[in-house]
Amino acid sequence: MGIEIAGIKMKNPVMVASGTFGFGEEYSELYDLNRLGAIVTKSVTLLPREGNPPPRIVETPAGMLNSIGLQNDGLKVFLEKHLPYLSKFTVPVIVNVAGETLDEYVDVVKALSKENRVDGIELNISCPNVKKGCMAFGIDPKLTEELVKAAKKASKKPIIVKLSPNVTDITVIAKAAEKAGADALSLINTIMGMAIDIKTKKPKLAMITGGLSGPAIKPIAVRMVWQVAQAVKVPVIGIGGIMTAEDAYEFMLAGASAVQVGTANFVDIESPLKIIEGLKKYI
Ligand code: RRO
Repeated sequence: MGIEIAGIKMKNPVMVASGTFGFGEEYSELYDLNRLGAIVTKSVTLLPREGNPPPRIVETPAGMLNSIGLQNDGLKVFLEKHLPYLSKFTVPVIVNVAGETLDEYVDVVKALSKENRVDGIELNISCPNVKKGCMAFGIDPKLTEELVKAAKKASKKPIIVKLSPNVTDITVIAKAAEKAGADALSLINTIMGMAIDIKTKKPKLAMITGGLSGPAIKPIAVRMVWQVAQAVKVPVIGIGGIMTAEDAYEFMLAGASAVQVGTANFVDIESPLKIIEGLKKYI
């Protein structure tokens, strides 16, 4: 079950996806984190962010919409509190990084690259819920290339680039990231959606739109993984509505070397463990 992806050795190919697992602390009371392939943290930005006003989560048919807005404690608290906590475990730690500007990304990447306990960086160029930066980089091949180049220059850690599905042709962005030196690609982030309460006639999310995740997006994610896996040589990490081992295996058949489990964590806390067990039969 062991794999090496972007130079990161993992016990198995099942990671937990950014934003669905915090920094591991709450989940560590429920099971042994070392059983996971890797932990991908919630996005870290240079400064703390409060995120968007509530309501910011809505359940939808076969999925959910979120509009968290990059809420996190910022780099300083990550380095002083969350990373030391994660250091109690041996599971690889991949830190998801987001920002409004190229300089902000570079500052965070530089600081993280000095930390032994950071095994890799997932560059988030695909958050759909903020007005500035983030997804603005991931929907433009030129900006993607510039940002990934700058991140690679700032760090020796493996850089995984997390792609947005909110584009016409995801292979264009994938190739731009690869050209700039990305060590691996992860996809997909959430798809922009919207829901209206027909009783109040008002949007269900305070910010009106949000990112759709869960089984509803799985066929789109499988299609995009399949397209990207053919377009690039670097490893692809599949994400999007994986609930079972069979879903994970489907992504692998589409060309993914590993997978991330996100929304399933909110349905069944132990789903990543069940997926790891179930995958043994197929691998
Ligand atoms: O925080 C969020 O609202 C968020 C992020 Br950073 C992301 O990358 N994807 C998403 O669906 N929500």
